Amino acid sequence: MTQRFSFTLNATSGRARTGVIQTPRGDIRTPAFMPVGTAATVKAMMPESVAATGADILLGNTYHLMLRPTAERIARLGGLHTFMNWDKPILTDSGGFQVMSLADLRKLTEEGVTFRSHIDGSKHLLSPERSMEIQKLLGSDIVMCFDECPALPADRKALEDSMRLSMRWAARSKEAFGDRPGYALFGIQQGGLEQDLREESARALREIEFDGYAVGGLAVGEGQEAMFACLDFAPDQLPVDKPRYLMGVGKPDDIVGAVKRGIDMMDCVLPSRSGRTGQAWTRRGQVNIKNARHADDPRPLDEHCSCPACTNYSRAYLHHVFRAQEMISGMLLTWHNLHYYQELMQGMRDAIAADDFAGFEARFHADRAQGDI
Ligand code: PRF
Ligand code: ZN
Repeated sequence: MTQRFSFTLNATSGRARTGVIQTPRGDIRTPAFMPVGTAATVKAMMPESVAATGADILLGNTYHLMLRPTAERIARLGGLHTFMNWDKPILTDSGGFQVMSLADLRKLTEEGVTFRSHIDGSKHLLSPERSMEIQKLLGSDIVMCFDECPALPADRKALEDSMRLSMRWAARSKEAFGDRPGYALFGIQQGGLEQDLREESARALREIEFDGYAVGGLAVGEGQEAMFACLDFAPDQLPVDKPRYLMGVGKPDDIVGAVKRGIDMMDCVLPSRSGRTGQAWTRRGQVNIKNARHADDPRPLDEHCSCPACTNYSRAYLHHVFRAQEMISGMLLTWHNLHYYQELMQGMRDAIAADDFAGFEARFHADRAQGDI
């Protein structure tokens, strides 16, 4: 019998939760951070290296893969896991959010979104039905509903109309997804920063019934304070016994604040993207390896970090290869950043299991307040 998709909550500390999502492709320990593998690769990393950082799951993108190399081609080649050599779970985003930020000549209707590819100008339609079809062709383990995410600030009427459209699309997504044991479909809550719109959205999603629930529509320009104010109520509007996923977040302090408020899963390009632009994240905050102060520094980025960049290389070397635009620069800094993010998640999981999330949070902020060495 196919193993079902399930979620077990093991402990809580305040509103923070730790547990395990069981899937046929393996367990996902929560709170979980999902590295982003947009184009069937986490840029600058071999998949086995991504696994070595402690990642249990990756995120892939419907939008990018449908355009290149196409979902049909990936399906013919055995699905996304085989294609990219990653055998653990994959969650795919549904495409609408990326269409709005990347595609040309977008046209939004009740049916879906038509747009032109940012790569070659070709014309495409994404709808709830087509997004479900693509995510099935990819072989995604966790499929996201097709939704619309308005940029903030937006006026209330626009937020309300957009949220209601997303809820109609959520019902169509569920219908098109059908019954697929071992695979999960997550709903996406919208409604901007408005508590009553978030509640209306949560109610609509709970009615349809999903395997997990995302908080969408945040980290779109509102700032951390406003995002946290929304997370003070939004996760509690979603079922307690299903995973809650905050989409596209964030910086380390955003992640700690989100977990504190009851979020179980997150994804962000930040650790991988900033690794390629010379930004490192450590327990003591952000380090810009481009800075001339590192040029003669024989010390590692973080003496307490066990990643390859910190074990085998000096700040001086990392500085040199960044300045010389050598490929190993992006490789080492991405590895370090993903390792740091996964250690952060493990630290939170351990602290929640010990019912000491408050202690963890205090140490997290105290370490950062010291600043870089
Ligand atoms: N919806 C979808 N993907 C997303 C978002 C959303 O609201 C966000 C918002 N931060 C990031 N990625 N489908
Ligand atoms: Zn390191």
